[in-house]
Amino acid sequence: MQDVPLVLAVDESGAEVVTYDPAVTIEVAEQAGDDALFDPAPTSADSVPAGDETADDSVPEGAESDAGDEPAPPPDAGLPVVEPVILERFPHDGTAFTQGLEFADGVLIESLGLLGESSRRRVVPTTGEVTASARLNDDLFAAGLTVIGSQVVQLTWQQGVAVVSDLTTMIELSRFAYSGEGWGLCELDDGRLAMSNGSGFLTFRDATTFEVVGEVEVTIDGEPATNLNELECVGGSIYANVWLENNILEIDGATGGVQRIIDASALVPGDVGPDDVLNGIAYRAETDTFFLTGKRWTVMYEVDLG
Ligand SMILES: [Ca+2]
Repeated sequence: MQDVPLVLAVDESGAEVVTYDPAVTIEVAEQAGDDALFDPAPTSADSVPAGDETADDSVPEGAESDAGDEPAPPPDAGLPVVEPVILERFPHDGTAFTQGLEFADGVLIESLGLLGESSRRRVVPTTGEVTASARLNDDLFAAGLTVIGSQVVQLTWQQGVAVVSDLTTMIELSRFAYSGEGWGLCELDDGRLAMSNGSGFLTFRDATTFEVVGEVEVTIDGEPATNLNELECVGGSIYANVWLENNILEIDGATGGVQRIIDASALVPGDVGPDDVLNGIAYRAETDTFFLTGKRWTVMYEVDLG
């Protein structure tokens, strides 16, 4: 195993910082807005200690070099393994470092990461047109997001801040603080939020206060899962893509047990870098379909997962 500092250095976003190209800019309006007023210094209670728990299991040995072209095969489990049926292909911004995706108001709400480039945006699903956006200030690295009523809650990777914004304007309204890392977020049908942090555990939070109200360990045929990343809640089920793999796990939100494995290998474009992994899952209730994309992918798929 790699030692902890190295693991941290190649964590999801760390690797991407190394490959960050300052020439790549996001075409969003200059709407730093209230984000610029935020004091980025975390409170002591929210600081993430070195050797955070998510580091120990975040990078399987050799996983990084396999990303992109040689995805790890699904675990040898007696679970159903299905492939998405592609219904449509739509354009996706090839500079968008997708960190989270969700449907609301008939449009896609997308979170974009990287320090100095993080933002959130409303996107017309069939054209990729951005109709509203707002940037985060430069020291925030955006992660997953979810929509709660008329508001968007957007996580940051290691800053312990969740930015709450208006769903229509994307303008910031308030913030929550939390401990540990933030990766994916979605709202269950019982009103609780499910949140991932790169480990095999999902944390449940109160949607109003953001306080932790429980957790569940995700298991695949009894074995612990890990690297849970972008999330999508559909009823009581939670879909989670596995960082550096092309699999999406369909998880029973009550037990943590994986019910199906969705092998999305066929969706990965051939021209993306090793860090440009599947990282956007949005369920569209009107058609009972999913929209899937990845970091810097130029395509957004609409798929049927059966
Ligand atoms: Ca999602």
